[in-house]
Amino acid sequence: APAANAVENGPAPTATNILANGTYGVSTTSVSSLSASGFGGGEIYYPSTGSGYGAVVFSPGFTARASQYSGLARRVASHGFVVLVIDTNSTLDQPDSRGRQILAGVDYLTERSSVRTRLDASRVAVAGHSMGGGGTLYAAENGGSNVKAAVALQPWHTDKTWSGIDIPTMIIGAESDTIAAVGSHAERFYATLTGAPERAYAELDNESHLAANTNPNDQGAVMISWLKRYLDTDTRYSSILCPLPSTVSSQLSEYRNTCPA
Ligand code: 9J3
Ligand code: ZN
Repeated sequence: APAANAVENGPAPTATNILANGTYGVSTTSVSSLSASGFGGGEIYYPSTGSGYGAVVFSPGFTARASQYSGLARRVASHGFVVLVIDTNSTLDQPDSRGRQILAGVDYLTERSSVRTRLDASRVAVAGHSMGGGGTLYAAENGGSNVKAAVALQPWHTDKTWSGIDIPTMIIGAESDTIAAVGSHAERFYATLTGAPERAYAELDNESHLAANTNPNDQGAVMISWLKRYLDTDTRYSSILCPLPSTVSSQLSEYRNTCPA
């Protein structure tokens, strides 16, 4: 039975459908830099119909723009989430600044955006890539009760200690990443998440630093399952995260977590 307040959007997960885009049609709306406050604008991806969706605010990596994450954002939205991919004030902003901009994006998305009535402001997650993944850790540690879950993709940060994070947090590393090498970034961050009620580390077999941009299916499967389980409290996804089906685990070089989910 679902947990209290659980939301079940879309069909039950299977070993194959979690690797694909979901069932919701996706609409988009742009956020101009003039209407944004505390971040640089961006793009919102959301299910074309319905309301009560969980929300995700995502930061790009160093030098990257929101448009470079369209595949991943559409994938997440198609499973029943409202996704704001921000542009940062400067593409050269450092991780903590990206984290503050993610939190400004949370305020904008939930309070001012044109889709605010389609989402549940009590179910907001933070996410991002590379320096935006480092910013995700900052936002998870500093976002207070507004932030319920986090997913950091190929994260990069000079701060290696994240024991202050107290929300469910997933780290996704890429095995062949030479920019944010997992041994000095993703794996080290995961090891310090001792305050998180649940945590997971997934390492994408053979993938590079640009996995968040190329949007491989295994990355989508674990990220979406994490958001479903810990943002929507959709316990149908417990069986996907713990243990992973072989369709997903066969595409990972490592998977560690705090099962049972
Ligand atoms: O956001 C990123 O891709 C961070 C990796 C990087 O270029 O760090 C070197 C300063
Ligand atoms: Zn490893």
